Amino acid sequence: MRGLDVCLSPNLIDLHEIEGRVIVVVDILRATSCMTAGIGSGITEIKPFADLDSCVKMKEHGYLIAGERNGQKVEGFDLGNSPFDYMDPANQGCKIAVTTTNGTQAIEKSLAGEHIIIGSFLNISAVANWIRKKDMDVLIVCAGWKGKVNLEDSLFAGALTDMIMPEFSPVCDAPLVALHSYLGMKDNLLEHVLDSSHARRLRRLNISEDIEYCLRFDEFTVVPELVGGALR
Ligand code: 3SL
Repeated sequence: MRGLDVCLSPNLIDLHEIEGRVIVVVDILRATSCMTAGIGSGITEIKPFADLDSCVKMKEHGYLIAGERNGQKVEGFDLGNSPFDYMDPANQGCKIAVTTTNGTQAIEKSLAGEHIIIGSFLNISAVANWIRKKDMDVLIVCAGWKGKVNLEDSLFAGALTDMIMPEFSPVCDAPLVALHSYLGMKDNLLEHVLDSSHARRLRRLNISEDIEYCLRFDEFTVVPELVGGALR
């Protein structure tokens, strides 16, 4: 049986096997939700960068630049980190270069994976189907917040575990921690996530509709995969 693993924070990544695996990177609030919504709405490619300077340089190559630090749009950037920016009809057909506080860092730490795909509640069933078809072990990498575990990414890991568990066996207890957290909270997911540290941070910045949107299941059927440095 294939193995399923969950890395609850990028700071724990050295404890997990990456090579030869499908890596599902998740940052529910909001980086991977934006990536899903963007590719699902017609953005042609999204290039993730861990640092601001590399992202800014993509402007001269015809990319829109998107960026957030501590929840706020980076000054001078074209877009912030809202799924509604990525779904804006004015941006469809464009290429985006993006850097975020945690999500793009988690992608960078996952680069040794065989396949790196983007997971969010917005495409969770499509992700489950995608990984069912690959004969490979899976590692879900939660972006967390600055090295700490967060609730919303762990809940996604639990929800995905719930969907695929019969065909996979957990390689450590992290998938079980995530699964049972999800099962205990799934009937009131929004209420629980609103109480999380990052949702409270976003609400202080008057960003509330993004939180509700990022918790919707299966708005899209796309599964963005990182190939040659770009998500498509
Ligand atoms: O940390 C990240 O990658 C972001 O998704 C955080 S925020 O929701 O845009 O503040």
